[in-house]
Amino acid sequence: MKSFSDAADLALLGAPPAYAQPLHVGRPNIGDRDAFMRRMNDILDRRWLSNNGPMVQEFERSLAEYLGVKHVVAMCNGTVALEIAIRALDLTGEVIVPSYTFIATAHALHWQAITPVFADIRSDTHTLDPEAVRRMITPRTTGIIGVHLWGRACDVEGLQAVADEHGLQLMFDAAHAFACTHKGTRIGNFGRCEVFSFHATKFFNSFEGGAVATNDDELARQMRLMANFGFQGFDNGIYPGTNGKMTEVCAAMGLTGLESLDSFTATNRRNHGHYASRLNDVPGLSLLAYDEAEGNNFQYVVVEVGDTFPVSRNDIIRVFHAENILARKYFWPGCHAMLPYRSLFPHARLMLPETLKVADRVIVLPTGTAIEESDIECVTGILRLLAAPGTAAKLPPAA
Ligand code: T4K
Repeated sequence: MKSFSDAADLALLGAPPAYAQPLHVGRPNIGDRDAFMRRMNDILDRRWLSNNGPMVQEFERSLAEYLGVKHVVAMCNGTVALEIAIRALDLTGEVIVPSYTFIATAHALHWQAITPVFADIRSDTHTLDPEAVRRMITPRTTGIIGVHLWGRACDVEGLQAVADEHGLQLMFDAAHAFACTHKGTRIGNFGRCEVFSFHATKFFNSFEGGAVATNDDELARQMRLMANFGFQGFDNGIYPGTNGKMTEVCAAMGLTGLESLDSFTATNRRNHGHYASRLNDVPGLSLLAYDEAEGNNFQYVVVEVGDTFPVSRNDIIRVFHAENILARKYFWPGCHAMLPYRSLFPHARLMLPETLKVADRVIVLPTGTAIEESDIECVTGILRLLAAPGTAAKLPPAA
């Protein structure tokens, strides 16, 4: 493994890169291959590939049991699951969301001619600030979508209080928060409904996939209808629905992953511990912590680069990418600064000071079962070298 004791060791300064093949953030965790292949054979033998097949039904039952929730509706991905949940809640006009989230949260609204209104986050939690939400409410507001960013629950009670006060619907984008808890209760049980993503890059994946969890019978019924073109029985369309169905192959991957969930989480927890022990004495860097009193999936290793660190966040990314370590700037620059929102709301940034601050200082580092302790040593070795006196001055200016 390449070690980093001097600036001359850096690929940006001419040394060979640490990795010949990229070291990715979001490398999928894969459960027991034999179990998956057995399920694949079952699917092929049955010749039932999609449309609410037995594998999807089993996946939904297993998820509902795991989450302790009445209904789980599995869908083809998290974005379509968000769109269907938004429509089932009859949201219209304006809906308040954070800007500091993956773009899908905002697009799921815009795609349905609903205006996403961006409210600020708290810089200590990275999640919606209920007071900032309150400031963005107008007569057109119909709902709030909280995002449990990095798997850490947002201020559920604070947001619920604002929603109740103003007669708004509250739902959650829980794309990052499968297997996480809030005050001991599994995420999936809060608001009107919560939406998960099981995309390949999530710690628990079904290739592509998503699900909505709810304790509301009528909402679950509506969402099932919407995800299946609005069909109620043969040849009986009763609603202009869409195709949000999960395939049997995806459910097979999900069921297989569920059997390894504890080991995925344990690996992520261990990786997070390795990062913490190698970074906790580096001034100017802070590793995002997870509340040990809660269930966590530890799927994101998030480092904030403070003003006192001698190298800027963007230069750190430049150094990593030269080493073929594809660390990410999630969720820079914030949804408000991407199209179409940047041109629709050119002044949104004025209401988002904490979002701007956080988006400019976050780096997400590789973790998961594809990462070895030696990789963490390499990644943190680079950060420690960049913190050392004299290194920053030797970095070439950005092109
Ligand atoms: N809400 C939130 C808060 C979300 O974070 C997301 C998704 C959603 C909603 C929507 O859920 P889905 O509709 O996706 O189910 C990735 C994922 O595509 C996206 O699912 C995820 N959030 C987001 C945080 O990350 P990108 O644009 O960063 O993807 P990409 O192609 O750059 O891949 C990330 C890294 O993963 C790369 O370094 C390559 C690696 N990778 C990726 C895939 C697909 C692999 O090693 N193997 C793979 O199979 O969005």
